[in-house]
Amino acid sequence: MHVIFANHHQQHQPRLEFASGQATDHQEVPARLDRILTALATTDWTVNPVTAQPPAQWLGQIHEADYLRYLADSQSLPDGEVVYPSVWPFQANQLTTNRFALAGQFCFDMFTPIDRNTYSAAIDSARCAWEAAELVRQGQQQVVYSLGRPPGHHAEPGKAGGYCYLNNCAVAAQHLSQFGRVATLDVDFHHGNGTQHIFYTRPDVLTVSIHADPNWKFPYFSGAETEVGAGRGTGFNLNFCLGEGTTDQQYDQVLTSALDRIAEFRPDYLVVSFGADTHVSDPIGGFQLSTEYFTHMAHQIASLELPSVIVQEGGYNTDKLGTNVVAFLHGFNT
Ligand code: OKP
Ligand code: ZN
Repeated sequence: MHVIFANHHQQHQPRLEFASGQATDHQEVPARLDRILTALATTDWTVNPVTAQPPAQWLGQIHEADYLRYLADSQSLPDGEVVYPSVWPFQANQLTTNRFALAGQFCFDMFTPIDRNTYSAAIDSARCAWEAAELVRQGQQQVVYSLGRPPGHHAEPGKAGGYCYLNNCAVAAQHLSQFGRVATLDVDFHHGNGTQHIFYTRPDVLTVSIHADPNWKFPYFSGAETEVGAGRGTGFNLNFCLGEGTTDQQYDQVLTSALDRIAEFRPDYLVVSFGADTHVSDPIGGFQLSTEYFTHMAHQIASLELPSVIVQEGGYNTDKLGTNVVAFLHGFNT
């Protein structure tokens, strides 16, 4: 196994998230990545910090220019200032330059704060995914794990949300799509709304996501099984919704269906969004998957025998995260 990790994530330390007017400690903490690195150090895998400098347009093909400019501008926020949205757009054609308003234009929830350090961390995380994809494209590695934070699969073309700012999975998939057919498989607990929407009208990138029913859990507004793609992309998005308490056995049945569809698509490359928040112990999840099942899940995915990028998404039990990630990655090596 080959690992690329982000080493400039520490300064991205969101402190609070807000739900229903209540502040709680933010779940997406630097210790997540540190714990995974500590667990990786017990293996004999190659673990390297990100070094790649992606070409121009690597983000412009995924995200809208005004959103990217907004994120880049956030680097000049005063030290200590943290931006949360308070007002959201209520009609499509009202243009504003007011920064208080832009906070709501470019972010869809109150879980995804921005301060002067957020942008560089998000860039580093996305660079990991790009470099992992590039190594796989070059054929140097069959499987590369991209270890970055913040995660990416909720980031929309023009909006942050769900702890995500830049869509790391989409960066990897877009890069690989210039060289062949790409399938994405999202096995994070939450639906990968951003990844779905970025490729929604494209028949050359199949997007598949297995997740908590959005009528039960975040991101609520997308992820239904009726969402199948649009235009030329119709039939190239596939969602599987699962309920509270989903077991290893129940998950595995659905995974088999997802993998069947991917095999039928005959991709040249696979990008996996992996979240350990499906684990029974996760503080914000609600499935009952075991650590042993993560190995089996990865083994099933690896049976596709596709050059693959694995992108780290969620997983919020920091005590279990390292073990769970290593368990998952082991499934690719056996
Ligand atoms: C990001 B990823 C807690 C609500 C938190 C946001 C979840 C973001 C998950 N009161 N909802 O998909 O792991
Ligand atoms: Zn998640």
